[in-house]
Amino acid sequence: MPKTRRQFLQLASTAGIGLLTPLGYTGIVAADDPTSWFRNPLGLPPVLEGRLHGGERVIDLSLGYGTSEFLGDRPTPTVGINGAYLGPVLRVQQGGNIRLNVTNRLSEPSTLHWHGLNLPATMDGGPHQIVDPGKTWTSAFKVHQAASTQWYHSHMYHRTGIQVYFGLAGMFIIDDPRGNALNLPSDYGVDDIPLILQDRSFNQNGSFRYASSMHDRMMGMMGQFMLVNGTAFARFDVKKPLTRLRILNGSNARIYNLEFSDRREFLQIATDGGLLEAPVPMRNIVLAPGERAEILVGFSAEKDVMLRHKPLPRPNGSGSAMMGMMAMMAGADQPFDVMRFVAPRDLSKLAEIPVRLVEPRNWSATDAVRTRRFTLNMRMGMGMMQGGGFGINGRAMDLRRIDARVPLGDVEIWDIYNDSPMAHPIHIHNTQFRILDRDGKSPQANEQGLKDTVLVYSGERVRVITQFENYSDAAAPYMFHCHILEHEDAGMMGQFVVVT
Ligand SMILES: [Cu+2]
Repeated sequence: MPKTRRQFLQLASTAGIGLLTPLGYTGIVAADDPTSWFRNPLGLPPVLEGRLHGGERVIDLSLGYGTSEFLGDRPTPTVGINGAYLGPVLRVQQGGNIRLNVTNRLSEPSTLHWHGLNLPATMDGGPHQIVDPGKTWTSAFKVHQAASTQWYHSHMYHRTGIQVYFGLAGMFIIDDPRGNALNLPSDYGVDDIPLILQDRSFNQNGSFRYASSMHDRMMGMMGQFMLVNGTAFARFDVKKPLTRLRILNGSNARIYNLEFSDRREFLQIATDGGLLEAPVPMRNIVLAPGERAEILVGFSAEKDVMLRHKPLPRPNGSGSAMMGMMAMMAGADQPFDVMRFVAPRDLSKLAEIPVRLVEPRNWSATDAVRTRRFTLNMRMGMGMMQGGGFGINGRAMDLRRIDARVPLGDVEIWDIYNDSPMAHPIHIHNTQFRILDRDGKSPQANEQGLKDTVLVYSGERVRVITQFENYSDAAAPYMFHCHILEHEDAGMMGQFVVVT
């Protein structure tokens, strides 16, 4: 059955009047003939390595307004970093010292947070490192992490959702000698491709439509068009038979379950924190907001293939009938195409793939000196209808309250229980952790690497183990929070300090 007009109308009816609906195509819903739609060359963010000055890599970033043409003749007002929408790919070396100068040319305060990085709390770019309009904030630190795909984005409390939605985000790639020696595809834009996945809704005049309804605030903002690196209906012309995709879920709220339209196998080689021990064969991958995955995909000559989303068994991880209904209204249970890959006729033979990658950092449960318990809350009933009740351990975020004091260097287990009817991706700043177990069971092979964001399903208990290293500061906190940005903005966030 064609999943086109009728289902889209159901979605549109919940999303208000004045929504842009291109005729014949149904936004995120799978098209009958995707090849006729997916024609726009995939945009590639420029790479910024900064200039060497006094032993540091200096990177200048400027937040400003722009106009983007996602849908042809209907310009969209956007914000970006050194450009109209999104920012450059920052590319740095492990062990290097970097200095990021962030100038805010917007008319409202903002921040830039370096997601996934181990750094001093005052350099983190969280809600306490506000950059006022016209001002420049400098973040300088040493890059400790191994080769990995990180990212950066606004973390302005109560405004994170809208600022990221309008474009304040970018990818942050770290290289190291170990990663370079593996002979993985690493020619940026040729066989090493960033894919920043975002879903967006548009008004008739081309402007973004951002969370205006109670529904958007509860489920998180989900859009009806897929943008990949800011390109709608993206097409990538494959250049090499083995291609590495660095996939970032940069969406506000949508959880993707990605697969190729021919169900081909691919290899996951990295998680949030970098390379896995060995490539993991996969046919689909779940990525929640904030999570990254690097995958290797083999392409053969003259084959067209779509990357698509297939609904999860529990739409958006919903644990109740009501949330399931809301997820359906948000389109979380709809399949749709994300982008298209077109392979040329003269593609050469597949390259060799390393069998072993790296030995990522690990801890065993017996190393832990304590366990901290966190319960994720959404108040049901009237409180929920009013858009309130988001919290951790029964309390909403308070910028003046420290929720946890972690001794520097201690190995800790964070035991996260989701006592709410929907799934929440939980992100911990300043560290990369390991998932110990999900409801007592070891995580899947592709989740057995370093992570900084973990999806916790409704009713699930996830234990992660980690160690906070290198920096302590009793006064300046780091954040831990749900990465559904509307939940974070509504208070599903807490603060911890690392102390000596
Ligand atoms: Cu959440």
